[in-house]
Amino acid sequence: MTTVERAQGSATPAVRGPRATRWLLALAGVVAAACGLAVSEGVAWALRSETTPVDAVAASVRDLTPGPVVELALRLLGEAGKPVLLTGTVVAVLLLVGYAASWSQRAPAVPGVVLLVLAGTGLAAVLSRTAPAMGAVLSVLAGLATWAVVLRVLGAPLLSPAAAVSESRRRFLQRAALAVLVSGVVAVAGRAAGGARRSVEAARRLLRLPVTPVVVPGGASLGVDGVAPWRTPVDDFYVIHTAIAPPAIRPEEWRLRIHGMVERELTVSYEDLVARGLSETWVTLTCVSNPVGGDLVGNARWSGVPVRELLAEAGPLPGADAVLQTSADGWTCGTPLAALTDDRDALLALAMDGEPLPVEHGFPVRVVVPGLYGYVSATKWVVDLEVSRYDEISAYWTDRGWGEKGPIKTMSRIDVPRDGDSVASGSVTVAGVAWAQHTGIEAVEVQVDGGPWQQARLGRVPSADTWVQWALAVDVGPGEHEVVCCATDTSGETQTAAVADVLPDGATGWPSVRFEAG
Ligand SMILES: Nc1nc2c(c(=O)[nH]1)N[C@H]1C(S)=C(S)[C@@H](COP(=O)(O)O)O[C@H]1N2
Ligand SMILES: [Mo]
Repeated sequence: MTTVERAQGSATPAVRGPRATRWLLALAGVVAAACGLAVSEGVAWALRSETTPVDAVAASVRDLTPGPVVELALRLLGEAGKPVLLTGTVVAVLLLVGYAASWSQRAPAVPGVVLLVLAGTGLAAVLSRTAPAMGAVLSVLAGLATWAVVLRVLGAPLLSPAAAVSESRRRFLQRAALAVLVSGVVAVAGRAAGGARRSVEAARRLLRLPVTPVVVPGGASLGVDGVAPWRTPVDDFYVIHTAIAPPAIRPEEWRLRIHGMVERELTVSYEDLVARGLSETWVTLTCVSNPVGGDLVGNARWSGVPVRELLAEAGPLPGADAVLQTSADGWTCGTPLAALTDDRDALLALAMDGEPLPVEHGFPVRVVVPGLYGYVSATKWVVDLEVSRYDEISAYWTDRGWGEKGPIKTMSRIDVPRDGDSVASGSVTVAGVAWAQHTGIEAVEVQVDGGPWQQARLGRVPSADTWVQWALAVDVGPGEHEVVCCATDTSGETQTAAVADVLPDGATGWPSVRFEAG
């Protein structure tokens, strides 16, 4: 088309028939549906969801189809059955959204309702096939958002009465091409990321590390029902990170560089670490975002190489007081140099509870520092340690208003009874956990209905670096009761009653629970 023609086109807009607009709107719906499906599949792959929305819906269709029909289909289609089912699912979605979009002008609510119903179907399908997993839910939401945005962006020029036909069509095509391109890239990138993760998982499974079997120290567990187990099962261990999908790093590719204010720069490989021999120690990790009574805390046995040994070889220069840690995904944190060089077991950990670190927990190597909240110390997928000075570094969370030093605050938690429980009156066991990593818990006291403070029994722990279980049987009559608890650490410091929010450097206050005795 020449410039003259285009100028004429916009000067005297041709009137587009409602039928033509309807077809174009339907096409917009088909394109939006394709983009949404591509994005949701890409997100599901990247986040390694056990299933993708399309797979899950296809599988649900198969399961809901009467047996004889499935058998007949299998006989007729054989090996082609699965691709036919998947293609059928995709085509059905494209047609449905296309048809719904064709109503955009006359009944604008129709496309929205259809998108929500389809997304709801996808969500129900993925949730019925996987344990509720973030990846599955996010993939459906990403698909829904893509549908809505693409449909809107493509539909707008068609629905705008002012635009000339040729102009609006050109814009429609440009936008459609862009949407398809972007969604295609998301799908391909997601697939690639998921593939890398799968191969790293395979490498992880084949690894054999020189670690001893995990044995929970005798006396650590008080055996009270409902109290968090002293050793947190790996699958229940809290996971916190900023990475959308965890980095996929093969052990043989991993390197750690130690540099900055040091006499000698050092680079170590995974093999180097294994060859040094692994120390093993129980450490309870805690997140600064854990509210009073919260469960962003977990205890595991870590195997690794003490950071102080590597730092001693590098030789920190006088004046250095901090180490800037960086992960493979670019997350950073600043850690007091002293906490990494003193005699505590700050580790470059390779194993958690006797197995190579799970990818979510930092495979192949992470840092674990007893006594410091995770955000200033526990770098997962760590690749770089720069010895430096606090006045010269800045790090991810401290840039966002969180405290520079993050020592863990002495804390206790009541696990039983739970808030709102009803129990039989008489003797009631109140129990929970308490922690003051690297200082150690000296005592936990319990107060019932504002009465006298009573000493709880404590579990026996191997070091000051883990949490402690506590329990106490109290006598209560029928009615409403409130219990409060409070820990004292071995430095003589008693957990403060002052209520503070998690920001900037960790919550404080006494936990309390109300329950009913009958
Ligand atoms: N690379 C990286 N490491 C990280 C984080 C992160 O966002 N990225 N979060 C930190 C925070 S805030 C905490 S509390 C711990 C949590 O460790 P976990 O997920 O193994 O429990 O990891 C720390 N290490
Ligand atoms: Mo954290």
